Amino acid sequence: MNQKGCPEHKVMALLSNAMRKDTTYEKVLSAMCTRPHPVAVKAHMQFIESNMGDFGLFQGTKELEEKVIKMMGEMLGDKNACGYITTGGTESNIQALRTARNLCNKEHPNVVVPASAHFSFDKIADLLRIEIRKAALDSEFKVDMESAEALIDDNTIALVGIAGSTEFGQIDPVDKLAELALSNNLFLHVDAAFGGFVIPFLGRKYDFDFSVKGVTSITADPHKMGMSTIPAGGLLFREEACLLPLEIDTPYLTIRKQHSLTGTRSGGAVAAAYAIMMHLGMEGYREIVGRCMKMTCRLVEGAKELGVEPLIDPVMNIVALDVPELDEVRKQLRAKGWTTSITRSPRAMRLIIMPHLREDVLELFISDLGAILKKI
Ligand code: 0PR
Repeated sequence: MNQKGCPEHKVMALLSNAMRKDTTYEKVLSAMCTRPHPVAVKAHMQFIESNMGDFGLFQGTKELEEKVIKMMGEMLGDKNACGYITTGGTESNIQALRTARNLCNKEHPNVVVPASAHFSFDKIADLLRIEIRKAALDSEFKVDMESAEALIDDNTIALVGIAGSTEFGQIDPVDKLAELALSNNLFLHVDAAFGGFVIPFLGRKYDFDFSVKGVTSITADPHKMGMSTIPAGGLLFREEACLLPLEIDTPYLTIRKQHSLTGTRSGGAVAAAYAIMMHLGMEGYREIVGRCMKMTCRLVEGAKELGVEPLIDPVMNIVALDVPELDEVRKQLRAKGWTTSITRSPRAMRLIIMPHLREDVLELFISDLGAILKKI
């Protein structure tokens, strides 16, 4: 740090220089985050001073958080669900499995997750000293139930299902996982970090949330398809008792106990999630998801016209395309400003159709992809 401070306009110029190196979302097809809605940004700014780590000081923000959790509970099949706004899917997944671990008293606990699980579960293995067992996927990239069942033993404490897998946007058979969980007396966590704000707004009904008996906890993130600001994840439990194993005494705060993983926690993100859910309502989200799905269908149609097939018919706004010469095509797309991603197994081009994508920009992508494939 310099001894002498720098005038504001110079600091702002430094920031602008840094920002120029950041990618704007326009041609980003690899992100699960998007430009937050202006209403969420406004709310975040208004509550910028609020710290949910000591919510006794910020009772108003705390009330907003309770309202967000209630709205999310209603959206996810249980209006009485409890929980809190986390920093994102990673914290929600960690905390859900920390609860599961603390509720069981096993020396060598293990958790069965689908092979499609997000890498946050590998962090969990390391942090919580839980063995993460990966069940095989079926031909549609859903968890294979026989494989999941075969991995359960006396030390299994939980099963995990994914509703909106990171790479394929696929939904595991949560109803079947719930049967398995109930018959083995296991905790069932559903990672709907992405799908939580998508599936309720698709035209078709999927069994993935608290409406399925046996689902214990759900991750669903306002900062992904919820259009809220970062950092806003959601962790919901069906039973209040599930929060107890997370509680820590906080004797010198205005509150007695804390159950979040982080101490200091953004009240701005809580206000933003509240504001955007109130502003959009179910109808607003339905419209946003509907538009993303329409563009997703158009992308698949455009790809097929180029002779490129999707690995599965997209369930939500995530597409995996079986593109030939994948690395070279992605490199050439990158040179034209496009950011794409990959799936691991099989390797394919992974594209996420977020609300920041415009219809005309999508057409440009399809035509750029076509031109590159023609030359290859
Ligand atoms: N669970 C699932 C199913 C996810 O897809 C993700 C993140 C998480 C948990 C973890 O969530 P947090 O990142 O909020 O902790 N999926 C994306 C990924 O890691 C997140 C992402 C977001 C990636 C923005 C890129 C990006 O630009 O691939």
